[in-house]
Amino acid sequence: MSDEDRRPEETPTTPAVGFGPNAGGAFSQEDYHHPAAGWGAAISVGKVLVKQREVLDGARVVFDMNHENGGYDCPGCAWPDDRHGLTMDICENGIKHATWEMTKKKATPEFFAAHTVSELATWTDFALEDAGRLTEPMRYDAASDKYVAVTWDEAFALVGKHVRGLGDPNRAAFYTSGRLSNEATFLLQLWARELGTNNLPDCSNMCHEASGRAMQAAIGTGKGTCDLVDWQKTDCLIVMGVNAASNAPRMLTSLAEAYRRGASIVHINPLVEAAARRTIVPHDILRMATFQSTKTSTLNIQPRIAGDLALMRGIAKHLFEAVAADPKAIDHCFIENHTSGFEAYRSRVEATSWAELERQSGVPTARIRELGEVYRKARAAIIGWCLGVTQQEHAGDTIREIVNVLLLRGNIGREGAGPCPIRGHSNVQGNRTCGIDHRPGEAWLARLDQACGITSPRAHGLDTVRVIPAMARGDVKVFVALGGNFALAAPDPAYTFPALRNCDLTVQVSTKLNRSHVVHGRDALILPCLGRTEKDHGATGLQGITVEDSMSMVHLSFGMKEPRSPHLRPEPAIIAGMAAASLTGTKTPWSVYAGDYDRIRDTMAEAIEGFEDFNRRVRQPLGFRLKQPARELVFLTKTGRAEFSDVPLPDAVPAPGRLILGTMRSHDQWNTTIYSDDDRYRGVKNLRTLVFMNADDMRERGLAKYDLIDVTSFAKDGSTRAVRGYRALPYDLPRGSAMGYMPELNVLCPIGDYSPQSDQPLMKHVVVEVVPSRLAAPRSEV
Ligand SMILES: Nc1nc2c(c(=O)[nH]1)N[C@H]1C(S)=C(S)[C@@H](COP(=O)(O)OP(=O)(O)OC[C@H]3O[C@@H](n4cnc5c(=O)[nH]c(N)nc54)[C@H](O)[C@@H]3O)O[C@H]1N2
Ligand SMILES: Nc1nc2c(c(=O)[nH]1)N[C@H]1C(S)=C(S)[C@@H](COP(=O)(O)OP(=O)(O)OC[C@H]3O[C@@H](n4cnc5c(=O)[nH]c(N)nc54)[C@H](O)[C@@H]3O)O[C@H]1N2
Ligand SMILES: [Mo]
Repeated sequence: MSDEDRRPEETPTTPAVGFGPNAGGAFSQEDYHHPAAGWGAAISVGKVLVKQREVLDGARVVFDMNHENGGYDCPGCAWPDDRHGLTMDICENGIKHATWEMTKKKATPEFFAAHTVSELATWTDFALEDAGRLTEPMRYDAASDKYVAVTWDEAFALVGKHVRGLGDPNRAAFYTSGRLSNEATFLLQLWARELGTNNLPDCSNMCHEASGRAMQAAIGTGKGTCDLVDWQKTDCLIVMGVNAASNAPRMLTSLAEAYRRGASIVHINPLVEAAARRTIVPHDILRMATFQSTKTSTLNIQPRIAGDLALMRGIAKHLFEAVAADPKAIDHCFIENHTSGFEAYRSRVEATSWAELERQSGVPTARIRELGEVYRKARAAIIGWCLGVTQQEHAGDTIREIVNVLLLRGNIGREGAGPCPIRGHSNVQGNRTCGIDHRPGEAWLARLDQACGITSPRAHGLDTVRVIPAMARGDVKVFVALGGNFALAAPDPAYTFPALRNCDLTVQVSTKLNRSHVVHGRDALILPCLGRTEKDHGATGLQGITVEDSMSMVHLSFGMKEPRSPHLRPEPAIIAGMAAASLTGTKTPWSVYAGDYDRIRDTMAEAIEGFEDFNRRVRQPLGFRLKQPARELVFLTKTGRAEFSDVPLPDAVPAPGRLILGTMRSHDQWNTTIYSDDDRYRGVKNLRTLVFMNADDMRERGLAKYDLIDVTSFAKDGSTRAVRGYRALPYDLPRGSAMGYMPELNVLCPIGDYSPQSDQPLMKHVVVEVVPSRLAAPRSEV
């Protein structure tokens, strides 16, 4: 990493600072005792709207979000919309996220004229984004070390020149962040494949790749089988490894409803997060006014980090033992008719001792049995999970074990039951459906080729963890990113930053300035696009885009504000412009696609299974649901049955003296976008450079609350990385486990450490040692 990058661990004489606003001054942490959402959220929204000077528009946005017949899809997360009746299905973080895009601040050419890129690189990530919305296409000028305005045609021509000069199409790579619409996604993968490469790394490679692969192997589809109605009908919800109150806040509505109905709600998380306590559902006006909260949990289980597989196996073991007294504890009829591999799994579970399950999960046997009983008694159960499960070395095996447990009681293919990955970005699932896949199947490619008259490459392409070394080696020369903040989201900036700088051209299609614009290739473009809240005036009138939520519902989304700048272009038009300039002899009607999304959808209807009659079906009031064979008990696996997996228990216990560190989001952050240095539900004020630790682990290291610590991570290849001057905070979590914030702690995530099961970086499984800091800074700030 070069000196101009401001990285906190490299300021060795003072405590580390985070990537947020860093207002300075006192910081603190006290446990939060208020219900999730409710008035705390309402007050926070008010503050955000005032800050962005968006009180009036912001209020309008709230009413147009997630509405039946018009309005736009909330860019906040992939949780499905409950759009029946009069409910206003919104949340604090969705509003913050939408208004963040609508800010009146602008990063104009005059702004770029006033700052060199070397200077901008010293700004915090918060300050970069706070410059406001990007307004015109900009090109990096090495002579002045500044970004200067260019026309769209000049920008496209530059992309065309670089791409045509590559010789081998595999020297280009195309990154997507999961917010891209289905239409833009389809055009992007078409561009890549017509060019001749499957180099399509995406944020999903760091997010839910493990879920897709494990479920594909187990039930023949990479998607969950549940929808919101299942959530409303189930009598047991098991929610694993998610901080729902912050990251999927509309789930609180379902949890509160489930509680009132008398359903069991189990949270499995090393931390007892806010959603595992009580909530006041924000649109529940009466309860807001009267401060009535509803419980959102009936049982909290705190495994050690990566203890989930052992815990799931414990449920299975309990069921096998319970059969003696309750023959229906296991659904033999379902197993007989629909599954394969049961006997091997049963032997595996029976051979695993309770002592080992207890040691590996970090949960006492009696507690595991209690969980097993809750599950046994449930008529229908859903198991949902997010990053706490997926960003692990053995995530694939763990998700297979989740499915095993569901299969044991026939909890799939019926109402109120099933596996339910909780996706992150609002259209990350749609991106995969519409072709963002570096390992596409033959059937998919054949159909695409037929519909589009191209010959797609068959060789697999590069994913996130492989594209970075390819850039470092000079094998990938052109890196085009559709949204996101690759530099900051990816692991190991000390390796990733120079890799990006080694490209001949980096292109970032973005709404706001971020780290990925100041860590750039020799040539670099920033191409400003419309946000989802903005009107898209296409050739044939106002255009709508489509997205697919976490539960396979596809629906239209229309922006409702005028674009922040007249120079902005919509993503499909930007992709079409770059593609047309860089493909020789293309027969694809790029300029038609650029302004008329019905034409893109016509082609998608031919190219993608399940999208038949796309234009008509997506105009139905609630859109349409993509068919999900596993939901109908059709398992597209090798045996035509749901597959039990059978794997040995991995070792999740850290070596003596070491801890397993997970990196996560605060409440006031959206991935790499950090709104403030607070983390309301964990009671943190004004501090991001912290590590939550078990009190005994702190004592063992001679640490008191707020003491400065140095944290060293140990990679599989023996290399080490460190941060210095963080703060230790005692927190209710199991011994041996620790948690801190991404993206600051990405410096500890080694580039080579990814799961062989999913190729996901181990962002929730960093092996670390924590020692009192070498910095002897006074603790006077506290
Ligand atoms: N407001 C807001 N919303 C968001 C995002 C955002 O940044 N801000 N990001 C979006 C994206 S892209 C995603 S993928 C999702 C992420 O949503 P989350 O998965 O909630 O993301 P994290 O903050 O990383 O939190 C992971 C949770 O996993 C727990 N955990 C850590 N290790 C383990 C473990 O070994 N086992 C178990 N059972 N739990 C563990 C942590 O305690 C934490 O509660 O949210 C999406 N929605
Ligand atoms: N250590 C660690 N690292 C992680 C994670 C972790 O838990 N721990 N989580 C991982 C996960 S789950 C994910 S999904 C990735 C996220 O990785 P990314 O998706 O790459 O990152 P984001 O922060 O979501 O991207 C934010 C940027 O997107 C741009 N943007 C916003 N809206 C739009 C739009 O409408 N169009 C376009 N073109 N651009 C837009 C803005 O410029 C903004 O700065 O990070 C991963 N990194
Ligand atoms: Mo994600």
